[in-house]
Amino acid sequence: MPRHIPSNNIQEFRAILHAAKHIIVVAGAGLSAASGIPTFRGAGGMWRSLDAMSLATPEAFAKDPSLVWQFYHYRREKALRAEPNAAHVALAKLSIPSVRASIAPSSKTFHLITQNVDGLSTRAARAVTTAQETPDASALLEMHGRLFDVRCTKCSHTTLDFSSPLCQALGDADRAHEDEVAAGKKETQISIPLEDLPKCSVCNSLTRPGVVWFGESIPLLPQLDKLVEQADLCLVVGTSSLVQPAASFAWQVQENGGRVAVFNVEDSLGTDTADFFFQGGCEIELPRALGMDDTA
Ligand code: BJW
Ligand code: ZN
Repeated sequence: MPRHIPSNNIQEFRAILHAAKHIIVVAGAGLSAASGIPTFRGAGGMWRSLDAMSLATPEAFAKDPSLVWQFYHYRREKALRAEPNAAHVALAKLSIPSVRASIAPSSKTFHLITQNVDGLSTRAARAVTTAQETPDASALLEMHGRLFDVRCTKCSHTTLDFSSPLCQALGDADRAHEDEVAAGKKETQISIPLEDLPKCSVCNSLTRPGVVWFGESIPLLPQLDKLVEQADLCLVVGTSSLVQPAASFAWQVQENGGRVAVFNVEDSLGTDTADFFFQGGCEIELPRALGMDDTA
């Protein structure tokens, strides 16, 4: 049997987009790469010389909350200083009903399911909001939580906190590490005492980042399952598709007779069976495929 080769034909893709009724986007770290946010599995790693995957677990936090909080402090600070890129903006525009009506006129629903916790899709939605055009707020689903949610480990009280730094000890540890690096010293781990880590304003217990770690359940999953079930077009943007359940969404859409378009700089899991593969930075390829750039 001849090998299936995904199409990169923009006109064919636009015909599918034109006819799609229920569109989902499954996004990953590559969506924010052009904003300067390191990916999880990219070259050079995400943070210092440590394996980000082994830090994103409840076990790692139980063993060393200081280390895990320093990892998330770094990522909070990075996200606070980053700006949404053209791919975030294109997707935010697609969640404006009047904009979508011209690009995907048959569409009844559109949802952006992001695995990213950096808040850049929310900021892009704010950036494209005008008096006449407002993105549909329910279109964005942050399935792995949010970097800026801070949740109590005891009473679950959660606050959305953009403080920089979140607490003094995290800021001090970061500066001490930077000084070490600047002095060319060997990297050491600074251990912050438990009492100096971020605390709950209600019960004073230790807090944790409001994200979904490996082995934890995804609170939005029942809602996501319904969206995946009804979708007839799935855009897979900047994800390695190695982490479940997000990795299965595109495959499920195809199983139900829907189409899949992958936007990635390189082959990722599932690219070979996709209907479309637009290879390159999604900050270029996504606006181009959607006809939102100058080449439209
Ligand atoms: C570009 C680009 C550019 C670069 N343009 N592209 C079924 C089978 C086996 C295991 C499981 C299973 N179901 C569940 C599990 C266990 C586990 C799992 O998936 N394990 C796998 C390793 C197999 N899943 C879970 O535990 C999930 N929970 C769950 O399912 O609950 C029920 C359950 C539990 C246990 C057992 C069974 C059921 C929870 C998963 C939570 C993942 N959490 C993290 C951390 C979140 C917080 C944080 O950010 O710190 O989520 S891990 C990390 O991976 C993070 C990411 O969101 C996620 C995905 O990574 P992503 O986004 O794909 O990033 P990269 O770096 O891998 O890829 C970037 C891509 O971009 C690359 O392809 C580049 O090429 C590309 N790129 N620049 C376009 N400019
Ligand atoms: Zn509490």
